[in-house]
Amino acid sequence: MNVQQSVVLVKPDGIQRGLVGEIINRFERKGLKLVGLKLTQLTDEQLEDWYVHHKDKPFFPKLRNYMQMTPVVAMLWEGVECIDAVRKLVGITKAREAEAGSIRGDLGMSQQMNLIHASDGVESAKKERDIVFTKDEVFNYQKDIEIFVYSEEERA
Ligand code: FUP
Repeated sequence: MNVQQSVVLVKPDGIQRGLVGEIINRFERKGLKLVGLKLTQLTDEQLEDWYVHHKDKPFFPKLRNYMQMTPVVAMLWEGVECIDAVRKLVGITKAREAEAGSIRGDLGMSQQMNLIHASDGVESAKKERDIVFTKDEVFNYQKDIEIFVYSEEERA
């Protein structure tokens, strides 16, 4: 099946508010597999590359400062067609309008301080993975519970 990886960041507001465990828990409960996890301080270069589509927007300098207020927790989650599934768990960008039940919808109010980042497509997920993780920080292992997370056909 179509196994994908999605990069998730818990942003500085999530770190300050003590929401790292809560956020990890939501992805774990969903049935996703954690294949990368680290605390990292994002550099100017990494952020300009990460947000290349926003680099020339007026809000970019403030976005960069916010993203550098503390280290972020970077995670790589794996699962069948997980990129869209993760985006649904995260909710839309403006947290106060995000659907109740989503991470932003339940835990946030701001458009900028929206707690979390998640990859929006296969290409951006690969790009973001390579920005924050080295090859030896990404793990490949068997998660035995997956026989109860996916059907046999879905795992094939
Ligand atoms: P998302 O994919 O939901 O994280 O949202 P975007 O890629 O559109 O935006 C990336 C980040 O830029 C957001 F998380 C917050 C910030 N942003 C602003 O601060 N102001 C804006 O008007 C739009 C985005």
